[in-house]
Order: sequence, then C-alpha cells, then structure tokens
Amino acid sequence: MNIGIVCYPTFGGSGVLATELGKALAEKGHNIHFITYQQPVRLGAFHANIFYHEVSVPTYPLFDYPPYETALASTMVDVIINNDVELLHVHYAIPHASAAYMAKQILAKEGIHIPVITTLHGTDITLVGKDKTYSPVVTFSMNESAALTAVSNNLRDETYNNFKIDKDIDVIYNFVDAKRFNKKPVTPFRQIIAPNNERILLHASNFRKVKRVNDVVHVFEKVNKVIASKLLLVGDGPDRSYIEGLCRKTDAHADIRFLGRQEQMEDILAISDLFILPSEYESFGLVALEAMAAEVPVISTNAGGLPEININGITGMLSDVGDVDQMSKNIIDIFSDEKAFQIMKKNALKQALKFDIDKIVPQYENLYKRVLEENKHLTIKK
Ligand code: GMT
Repeated sequence: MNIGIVCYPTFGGSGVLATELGKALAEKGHNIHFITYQQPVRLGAFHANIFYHEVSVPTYPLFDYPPYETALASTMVDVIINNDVELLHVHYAIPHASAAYMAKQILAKEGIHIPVITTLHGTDITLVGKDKTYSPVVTFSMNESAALTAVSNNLRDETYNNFKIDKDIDVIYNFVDAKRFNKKPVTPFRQIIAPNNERILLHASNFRKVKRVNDVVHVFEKVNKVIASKLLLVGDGPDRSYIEGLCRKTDAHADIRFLGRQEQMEDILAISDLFILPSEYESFGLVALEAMAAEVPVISTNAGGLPEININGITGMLSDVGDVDQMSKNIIDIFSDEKAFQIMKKNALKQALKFDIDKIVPQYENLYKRVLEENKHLTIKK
C-alpha cells in the first residue's frame, strides 16, 4: 500500500507512535509518505520505502498567524497526487483531521478519492479539542473521517462523552518494540549515575502541567529520605525551569539530574529501577509501556487509560492523582521486598508484550484494508 502519515514530528507520544508505525509498515513493504513540518525525531536512518515531505509555511507581513493548516492541506494534495497515495492516516485530530478533510475535497474535484483515517491520541480530545474554540471543527472532521481510532478504551469513551460522534471508534492500543527496549544495562553508565549502587528512579515527559512533574519531585524527596536513590528527569517543556527551581529547594537536589531531551530512552530505561508517571491524565501513557518493556515497573496515577496498561500490584502501583504520600510509600514498599520487586519487573515485561509491535501493527494493516475495501466503489480518475 502507499500510505500517507501526518503527525507532529516532536517527542510527544502521538508523533513517536506515528513514526514507529510508519517505520514498521515500511519494513513490511508498504510505501510510507510522512507529511510533517520537520523530520520526525524517531525517523532515524534511511529506509528505501520511507519518504519525507516537509510542509513549509511561508511567512508574509500580513500574517500574525501563518496559515499552517492551509499549507498542510496543499502539501497533502501534492503528495497524494504525485505518489499515488491510497489512504491518509492522520495522528492527532488538530489540525490534521480538518486539513485532511480539505485535501480530500480538493482531490475529489480531480476525481481522486482518498479515505482519511484519524487516530485520536489524547489531548486533541481531552484538553484542546473539546474547548469551544476548536470543538465544531474537530467534531466535523472526526465524523468525516473514513475511520476513527483511539489509543485506549478510556479515550474512546471520553470522545463519545465530549463530542457528537456518529460513527464507531475502533480502539487500537499503542505499541512498543519490546525487543528494542529490553536491553541489558551498561554497567559504567549506571555507575556514573549511581556510584554507590543507589536505586534509580526515572521520569520522562514534555514537562507540561498535565504531567505533574512537581509530584515527581515531592515523591522523590520522601523516598530519598528513606532509601539511597537518584532521580533522572528526561525531557523538556514549559514547566522545566519551575521544576529546576523546586529541585534546588529540596534536600534531595544533589541526587536529581536533568538529562534534557533524549532519543535513546532504551539506554536510560535499562539502568532504571522504577518509572514515575503522576499525570493528571494520560489517554494511554506510551512512555509507561516503554518502561515496562524494559522491565521497569511503573508508579503511576489511575487517571485516564493508565489502568488499562499498568496493572496495580502486578506491573507497578497506581494511586489517585496528587497522592504523593501513597506514591512514595508504594516505592519504599517495592524496594523493601527484593523478591516481589523482581517478580514485578518480570510482570511488567509480560504485560508490555501484550502491546508488542508485532501484535498491534497488523491491526492497523487490517483497518487500512477494510477502509480501502469499503471505499473501492468510489471512482478514481487517473
Ligand atoms: O502527553 C504527551 O506527552 C503528548 C501527547 C501527544 O499527543 O503526543 O501524548 C498523548 O498521546 C500519546 C500517544 O498516543 C499517549 O501515550 C499519551 O498518553 C497522550 N497524552 C495525554 O493524553 C496527556
């Protein structure tokens, strides 16, 4: 198949998932055309079946807000016509689904019918999309998609609760390449971070309010008083300098390291003992799945889709949003029982394997086949 994939090219989960999906599909022989404003961060090495089309948005003195959506729709039209793209898979509804609708209408005038699949990732629904500034356009473009998917049952339900949707939403869970993430730790790296064999706690996010990184710091402060430990903070975003300030004020600050944005998460996970994800909401929590694939149990909240991935007492521990006391107690309890900790690590991997790339990517392929079959009666004039 010739497939167009539209996503955010950044470190966010939706862009990561879309890029990994494209790479996996290319590996299976499909031609993948990425349409984004920058090369996706996880794209990596050259692949004969992967094509990257950059959306450039020319500026003009009149534009206080350069019209990205118009540039994106125009690029979609150009790429589809010139590469015989058969279907367009857009990740994150805003503004990708509405730009795709526009492209589809333009192509229809040329006699080219292009089915659009929209995958909902989370904040496009729960934070941004349901705001009345965007809601009418998001609702319309979701309903105009040939198929809609959500990355968890929770996100599917949130979408039905917040929007008037007149079609089925298929749940296709996010996936992980378990083989890639299940790596042996590099001993010298671990020794640099934890020279006295301290426990290593990890958090990675885009440092937005929804991630509650301040809770990570407060949890660590409590744990660090009882157990010799180090905290690694990976990622960057709007709350980073506030969090750095918060860390400086704690007694544990010498045991906290900011690593910034990192592409080789598997190497950092390999030396980590526990992953902390105290988010106010996660539709899925891809980063938690990657941790589990690396045999790193997850201390998370029970918000959104997290309980569908992290199983309380089995693959990690879940608590209410903001319950810093419970989260720190959970961590201390886990580290106090080495045997139970080792079992939890194995369970985390076992759970991650249920979401392995080899199980989930065929679900997207089947969806593509179904959508193409359902739309084959539409004329294609060439
Ligand atoms: O929250 C983020 O880190 C970014 C955001 C995105 O759209 O890139 O992530 C969302 O999509 C991920 C991939 O499907 C999910 O794993 C995240 O849970 C989801 N984030 C939220 O729902 C807050």
